Amino acid sequence: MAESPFTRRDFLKTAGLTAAALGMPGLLNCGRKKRRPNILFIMTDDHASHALSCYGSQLMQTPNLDRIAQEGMRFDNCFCTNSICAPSRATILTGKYSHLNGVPTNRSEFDGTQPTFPKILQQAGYQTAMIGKWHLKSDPVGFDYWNVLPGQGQYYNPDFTEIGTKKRYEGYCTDLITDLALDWLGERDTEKPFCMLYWHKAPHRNWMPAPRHLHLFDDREMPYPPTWDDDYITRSDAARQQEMTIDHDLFDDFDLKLDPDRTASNKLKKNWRNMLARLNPSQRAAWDAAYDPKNEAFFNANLSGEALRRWKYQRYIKDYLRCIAAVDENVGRMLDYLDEAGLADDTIVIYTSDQGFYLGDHGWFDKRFMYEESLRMPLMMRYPRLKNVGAVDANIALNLDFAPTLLELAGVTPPPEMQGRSLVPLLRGRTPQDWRQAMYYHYTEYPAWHMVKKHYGIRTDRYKLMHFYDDIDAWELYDLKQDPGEMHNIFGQPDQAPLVQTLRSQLDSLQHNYRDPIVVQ
Ligand code: SGN
Ligand code: CA
Repeated sequence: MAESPFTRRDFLKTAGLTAAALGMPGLLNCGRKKRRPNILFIMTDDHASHALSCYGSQLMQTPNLDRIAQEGMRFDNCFCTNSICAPSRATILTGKYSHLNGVPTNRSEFDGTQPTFPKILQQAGYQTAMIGKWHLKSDPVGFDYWNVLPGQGQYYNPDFTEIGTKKRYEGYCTDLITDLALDWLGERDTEKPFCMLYWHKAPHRNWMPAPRHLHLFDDREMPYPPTWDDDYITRSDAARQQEMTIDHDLFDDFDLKLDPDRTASNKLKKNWRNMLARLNPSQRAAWDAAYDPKNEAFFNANLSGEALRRWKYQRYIKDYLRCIAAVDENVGRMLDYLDEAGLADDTIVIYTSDQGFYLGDHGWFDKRFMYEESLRMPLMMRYPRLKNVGAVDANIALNLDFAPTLLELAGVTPPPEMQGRSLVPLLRGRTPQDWRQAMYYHYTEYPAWHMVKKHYGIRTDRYKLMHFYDDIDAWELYDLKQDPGEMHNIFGQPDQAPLVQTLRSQLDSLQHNYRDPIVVQ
């Protein structure tokens, strides 16, 4: 990364101000007459909204991410249609459900010939770039520049594939993705608007923090979520038979960073040794100082039962949050750059995550289920020209909507095959009378990691009805007003029969309207 950011920023700032003073479009990028906004699309991997202080998290402060909400709009009910990485990304790019975009699971390969919002923007004269975690198997299409992590990517000294050429970079993933993004912004053609996807790997499993954050939160005991002791008693077997508990499913070495020589064999032990082998001597020294390579204290303590479960949670959640600390700092660098380059007013900044995540909620980590913590996505959008500073919207928004929204803001008509709906009226503070009152969800990656059974469902502002199918046939119903933690499945209670009937008929229409071919009763 050739150039010092300070030189580049200073230059852009001065040049931008000069151009503005002379009334020229120049480095301010689009002419006064036909101003098309730039798009900076920031996404993280597995960042639950309850780990963002602008959503009220008690776990940590995220001041830079919060800025996007404070200076724009926060969506409080944004949901994903299939809570897993590659499917959510494919939906975001295409504006279509998994059953139509060809990526129902992480195993599917994205067909890059279909229309996506970056491709359409590129055709409309935008300069486009994709930097960071892509995770769709096929090479990115529709980008003038791309530089992506292969597969899930590595936290330390990762490889990147830059337009087909693989190269290893020294440093920490979240910092490197930002360096690459800033480099591209500094070198882009300033005559055209840009659309950059700046997509982080963090805070995905196995939650390896940057060296500078290894001791963050050392002096705190993180609070336990209200549903920590969920016993799944009223639920279907799907909730009981998953493999994502803090208690049993975190690996001692790979996830909890205990000495691999002293932990039981597991399918990721080799990966973990390889990850450790990637660290350079100074990274290794920082790492060893933080985790005590032999973990004598841990092994001598002989923890068991609830004490052990709590120890695991603390270890997990602190590393997860430390990874977010690096995201927050780096998003701060990006926002500063937009300010200094005079781009902030003309740039839509969108922040989201491919899905939510369990932060010990229900005793779990990971996602996949249609329960709130993994269904919900953080979504904040800042575009000063919309004049919605500090606004909050509570309508149901979906990852399906991002593509049509960004196209509309760029002045391009979304193709009819896109199933989402533009959020632009909501961003302008106006709720269309016919805005959706319910959302449709469908998850199918089973059997697979974490063994969450196939299910689909409907969520309205108050109720959620889910059907688990395949090797099970079980329904769950929650009243989110009475039971926001979804601890009491009320399906099957006689007085709920009329409600179930109504929700089922709404669900049938959604499946029909979205053309989901599933016929499971
Ligand atoms: C990896 C993780 C899983 C995770 C999937 C999907 N295992 O397989 O815990 O559910 O990714 O995550 S890991 O031990 O290899 O990290 S996703 O965000 O890509 O969908
Ligand atoms: Ca993810």
